[in-house]
Amino acid sequence: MRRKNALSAIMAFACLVVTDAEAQFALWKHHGAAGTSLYGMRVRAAGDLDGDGSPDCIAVEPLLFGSSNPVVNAYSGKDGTTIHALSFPQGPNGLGLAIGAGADYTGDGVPDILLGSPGANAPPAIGLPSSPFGGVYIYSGKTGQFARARLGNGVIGFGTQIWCMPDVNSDGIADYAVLVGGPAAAGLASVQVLSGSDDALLTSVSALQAFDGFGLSFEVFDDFTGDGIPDFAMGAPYHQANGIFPGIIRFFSGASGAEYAPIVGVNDADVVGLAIASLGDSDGNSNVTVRPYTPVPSA
Ligand SMILES: [Ca+2]
Ligand SMILES: [Ca+2]
Ligand SMILES: [Ca+2]
Ligand SMILES: [Ca+2]
Repeated sequence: MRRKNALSAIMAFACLVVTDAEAQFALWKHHGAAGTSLYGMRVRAAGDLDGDGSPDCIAVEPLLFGSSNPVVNAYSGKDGTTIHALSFPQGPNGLGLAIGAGADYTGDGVPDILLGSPGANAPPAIGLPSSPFGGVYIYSGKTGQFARARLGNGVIGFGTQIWCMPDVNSDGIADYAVLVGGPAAAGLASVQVLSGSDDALLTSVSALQAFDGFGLSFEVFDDFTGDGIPDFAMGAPYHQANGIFPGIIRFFSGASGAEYAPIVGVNDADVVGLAIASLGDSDGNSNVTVRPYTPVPSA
C-alpha cells in the first residue's frame, strides 16, 4: 500500500511537469475561476480513478469562511481531462481544507476522495450532514458522488488533516487518520485512527503540549513493532523540553496506539518533526530507519 501510494505520488507529480536535461514543460494545467485565488491550495495524488492504468489527481479550492462554494475536481493524470467535478451547493465551513486520497473506502476497488471540514459553527449544509465539531466527507472516486460522512463527536476541529492509511485493524479495508484541532489550536490536538469500513474509532493519540505543532507531520511505517501491522509517527516540531523548543517525533503502534520511544531534538528551534519520511530498513539491521529532517537557514 505504502509503496503504491508513494509511487502514485511520484507519478502524479510527473503528470504535471516533465523534466529533461534541457527544460521543464507542463503537460497540462487547469486554472481556478476568475476572481478566486485559492484554487490548487490543496492537490493530492488520487490513485487511478478512471481505470486507465495511470494515476490521477485532485485539486481543491477549499470553502473558507465567507468565500465562495468549494471546488473539488479530479483530473486524469494522463491528459488532464476532468474526471469528476464535485458539486457543492453549500458546504460546511472549511470543506476541503484537508483532503485524503488514494485508498478505497467504498469497496468498489476504486480509490475514494476524503474531504475534511474542520470548521466549528458550520452552517447547516444543503444536502450534507453537518456538525459544529467538523467532519470528514467521503466521496466515491468512481462516481464522484457523496458516499457518507464521519462527523466530529463533541471535539472541535475534527478534520483539520486527513491521512489515508493501510489496513491497521486487519479487516481487509484501508483505514484513515484524522487530526482533531490543529497545530496552532489551543488545547491539545489529537489524532483519531478510524476504520475505513465503518468509520469507527480504532485508536486516538493526543499532543503532549498545546501549540506544539502536533499534526504538522504524519507518516506511516511498514511495521516497527513487529506485529505485521503498519505503524505511524507524528511530529510536533515546537515541542518544549528542558526549557527549550527542540521538537519531537513520536511513534505509535498502528494496531493499538501504544507509544514507542520518541526522537527529541537537541537544540532550541531544531524543529524536529516538521516533516517525517520513512526510509524503510535502509541500513539493513532489520529495524526501520528514521531520519529527522531539520531545516537550516538559507544562505
Ligand atoms: Ca487514471
Ligand atoms: Ca471506492
Ligand atoms: Ca481496516
Ligand atoms: Ca506494527
